[in-house]
Amino acid sequence: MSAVLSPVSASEQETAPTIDGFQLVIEALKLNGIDTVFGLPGIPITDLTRKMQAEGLRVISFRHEQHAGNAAAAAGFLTQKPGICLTVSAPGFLNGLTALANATTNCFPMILISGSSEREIVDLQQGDYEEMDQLAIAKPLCKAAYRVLHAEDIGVGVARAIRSALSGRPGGVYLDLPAKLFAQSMDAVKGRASLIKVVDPAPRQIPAPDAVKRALDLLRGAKRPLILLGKGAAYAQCDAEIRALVEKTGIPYLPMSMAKGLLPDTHALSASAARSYVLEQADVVMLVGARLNWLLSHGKGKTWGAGQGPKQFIQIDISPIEADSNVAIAAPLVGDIGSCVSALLGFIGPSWSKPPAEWTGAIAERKDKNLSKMAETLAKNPPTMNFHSALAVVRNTVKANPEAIVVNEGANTLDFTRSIVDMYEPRKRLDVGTWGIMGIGMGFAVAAAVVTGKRVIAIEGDSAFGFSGMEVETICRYDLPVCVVVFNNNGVYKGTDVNLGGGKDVAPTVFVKNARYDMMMMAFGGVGVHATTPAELDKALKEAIASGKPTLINAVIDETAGTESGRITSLNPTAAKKK
Ligand SMILES: Cc1ncc(C[n+]2csc(CCOP(=O)(O)OP(=O)(O)O)c2C)c(N)n1
Ligand SMILES: [Mg+2]
Repeated sequence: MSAVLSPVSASEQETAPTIDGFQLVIEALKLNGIDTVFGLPGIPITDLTRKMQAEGLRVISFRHEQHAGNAAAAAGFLTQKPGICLTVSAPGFLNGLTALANATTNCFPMILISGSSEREIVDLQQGDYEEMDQLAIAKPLCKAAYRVLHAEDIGVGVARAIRSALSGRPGGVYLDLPAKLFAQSMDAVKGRASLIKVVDPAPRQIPAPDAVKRALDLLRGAKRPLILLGKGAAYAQCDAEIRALVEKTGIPYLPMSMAKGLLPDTHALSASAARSYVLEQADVVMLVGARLNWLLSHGKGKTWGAGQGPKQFIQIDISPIEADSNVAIAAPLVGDIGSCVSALLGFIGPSWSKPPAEWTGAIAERKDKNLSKMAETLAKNPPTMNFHSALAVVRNTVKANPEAIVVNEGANTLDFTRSIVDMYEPRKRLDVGTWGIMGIGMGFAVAAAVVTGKRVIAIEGDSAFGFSGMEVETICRYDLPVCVVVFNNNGVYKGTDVNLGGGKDVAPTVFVKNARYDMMMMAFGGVGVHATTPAELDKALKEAIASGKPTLINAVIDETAGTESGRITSLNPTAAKKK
């Protein structure tokens, strides 16, 4: 005890242990439960990646930062912890930025940490190595952006980044760490004391009782109610409450793409197979973590039965400014989804009257008709494999392996997979999200495998796959249980376009015919399969699931089968001109 009280001698001061910026960053992350970092090394963060690994963090090293960023975003969505992407300065930072912006758009919590060059030189624009004012560039593209200049502020910087990513509506955060910071040293005791373990980073937000009452009154009076589940509802991890809300109210529901599986798609109250009918006819729609953006035709127009009587909305959202962004919201319910749904459930007892049979019966009738039509189409086995005959196989595979995570991108490949492949469990479907962005495939697949340990099946258009295809090496390097199925129709949308100029070049949407994507996986030691029939596809999928080996199945799809832009042809300017 007396030693602690005695003054520190000069020699003791010299030998007092110090801690540097590298170590403080690592300890700040670990203190906050971060165990995995997705990144790509280089100046000035190469040593940081090495030291992270030495300190027990899992460092997943990618071939391009965009995919590391997408992996971080998907990890954030799946775990409610911010996914971390680590990049070098300027070009590496910019490569990660698309993923950061996409994460923010999709409300996925992630932190892009980039090393940066000398502030003094950057600010005077004197031409440093990879000179760029990264903080200024990141700011408009993410939820928050911070820079740490002093080692003693690392704890605060990391804490602020975590809070910003997770609290309220989650999103992407940029954290700028200049090269000089890593080498800074300070007293180890003081340094460690400066770190912050963030307490309650995503505080619950309890809805106001009058807002709950307003929502319930509206729901009670509905003749044709509908619940719309968005990916916010999937992120919230209050699966039992959401299921109870649907089942206790008896209200039919529609899941948005990444909310599929919150309740099994085969649930009696799923209205997916009668989507157009319910959107058009519903009189009261309760949005749960879903925004009325373009994916829902902004809540108006023909899709929503314009002119067929009033439609009223209840909107559960954590952001108080989401309501009224497209149409009037009669009953906004602001709070975290778990708290809002629980508050509603408190008033929904045995005396709750379920929706009129006229409404549920009409939905069931349409569902049955559409589902049997779909079953007929899926049972066909055309001579050349097409989207339907291939997806009938994928559908059965997912049914038999409901815990597997499905990653999905493309145009036709996306649209058909979404509607044909039923999901049975929450957060098992990751896709192109709000932007309809291509390139998330391999990053999402790596993250899903790394953070869940489950099998991953990535259903990829051949164009979509190309954006992140090099990451099959990453999948092989970490020996991840990922099976990529490339729906190879020789191009973007289809492979039959012709050059309107009549020249030697193929059309802009057409690729090399009969490409062997399977050989890409084989180049790195994985399993490659060339499948031209549903039976071959089925066999390869079963083997991949059983073995867990990195696998790529080149599924040859009829090149005439797709439609321009999949289901969103109407958004093409040429189509708009014809209207
Ligand atoms: C980053 C990005 N670039 C371009 C696009 C435009 N785009 C939409 S779908 C698509 C590819 C569709 O082709 P494919 O993946 O082969 O699917 P298919 O329709 O052939 O099944 C492209 C390039 C996009 N959505 N995102
Ligand atoms: Mg294609």
